[in-house]
Amino acid sequence: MNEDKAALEKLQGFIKQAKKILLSTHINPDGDGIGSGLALLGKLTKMGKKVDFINRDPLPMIYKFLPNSAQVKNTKKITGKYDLAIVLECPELERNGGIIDYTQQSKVTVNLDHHLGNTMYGDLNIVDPKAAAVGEQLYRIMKGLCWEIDKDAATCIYTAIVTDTGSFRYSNTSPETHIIASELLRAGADPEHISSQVYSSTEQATKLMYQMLSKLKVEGRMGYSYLTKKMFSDTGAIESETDNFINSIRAIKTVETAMLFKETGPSSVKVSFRSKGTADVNIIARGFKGGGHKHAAGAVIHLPMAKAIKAVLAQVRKYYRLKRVK
Ligand SMILES: [Mn+2]
Repeated sequence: MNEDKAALEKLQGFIKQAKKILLSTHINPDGDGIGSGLALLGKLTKMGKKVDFINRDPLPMIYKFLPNSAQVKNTKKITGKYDLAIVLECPELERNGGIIDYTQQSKVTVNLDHHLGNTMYGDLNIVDPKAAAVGEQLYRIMKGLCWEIDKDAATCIYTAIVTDTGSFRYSNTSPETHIIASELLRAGADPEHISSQVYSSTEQATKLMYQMLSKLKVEGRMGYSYLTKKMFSDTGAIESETDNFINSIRAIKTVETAMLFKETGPSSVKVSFRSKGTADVNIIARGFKGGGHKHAAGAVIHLPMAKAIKAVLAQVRKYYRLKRVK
């Protein structure tokens, strides 16, 4: 269901009934999940609701400038009960990291997402794969419900949209994305301040980026590199600082499919895919039980690094062979 009248009325009813509300986004939260969650937190708190915004993983440092960010908590297990839970940016509940049993601990669950292949696990599913970001959906929802978009909400939603569109550079950027962004600027979002925070780096992260680039390989239209646990400990960088790293591989003119492999355990590697043009990395990621969008996807491979890279490259080569036949 999209943000149509029936969905908005249902959502409004759920919010009206609820005293205690949980907001939560996916593991390794990004700007869209955090920005959208904080925009909601601000508005719902002003309505007199008791709101918790809890994720499995900590808030990345670059989002600490956002209003109310100090209220974002992280835990492996939530013990409380809620009248309403709003799950942001999770195409399936597993992406939420298993921090809560929604069937037992929440009376009603709303699934607010823009990923393809969403499993529609909510009591209300507001899913729009055409939206550039959940932030874009949330903007329309707030407008539809006649909620005032104040400076704080505008800052949070603008951050959600800027990060999910790569500063309006990715193919998900639509004319409507720009119209919404313009409304958010009118409402007080400061683009210069937001970009300088979101795209800020640390010395540790820059050193890790150097290590990653030193391992870069380009083969045909594929470009890839990797990050090991040792590279993290040698530089002192942390995982959440590496969210934009893959974009420097994707930026190479001849690269259509960029991959970044991150070692998460002795036999566990997280691979991120970014593509441009006609390359559909969602298809490739699905082959490894992952997923995402056409131009941004990911998967977890239960193999040591060298084997994981080999397995994924074989699939991407196969994808290109099949594509050529078509
Ligand atoms: Mn998103």
